Amino acid sequence: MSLVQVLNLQLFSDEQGSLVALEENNNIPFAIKRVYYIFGTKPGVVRGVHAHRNLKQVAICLSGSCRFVLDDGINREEIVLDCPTVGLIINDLCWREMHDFSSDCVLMVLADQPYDAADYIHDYQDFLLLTKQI
Ligand code: T46
Repeated sequence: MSLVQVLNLQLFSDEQGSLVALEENNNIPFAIKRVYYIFGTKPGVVRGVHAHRNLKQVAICLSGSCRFVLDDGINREEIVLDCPTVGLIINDLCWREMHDFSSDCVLMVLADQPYDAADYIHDYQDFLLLTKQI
């Protein structure tokens, strides 16, 4: 199965403009425990560069664009997020990096767990050990 899995979110457009609705356990495939958003990212900055032991997320680029790299220890795939109706599913034990943020990028992330600094895997070799790739 492809590492890059996306949700195509229904868009409600009319003469007033556009709306997308997100519902836990409905078009978002988990109960939402946390929402955060990333914006004002400086040129050339790379964010992420880690994995999580137990965290499922959906990332939606509300404005602008950025490029995600996902890596399961065997395969590495990329996707440019540039549309507020596309949600990128990021599963646990998946290395993620975010590159090429446009100056107007607003990246919103929905998560199935509260913030836990101990859940991060920052070292790529540790990640490979955990995914049993070395
Ligand atoms: C991920 C990618 C897509 C908090 O206090 N609470 C939070 O919920 C988050 C996400 C972060 N923080 C603090 C921890 C750091 O001091 O905010 C600071 C920046 O977090 P971090 O360096 O983890 O941010 P990114 O952009 O590297 O990664 C984030 C998420 O942390 C991560 O889970 O998958 O976005």
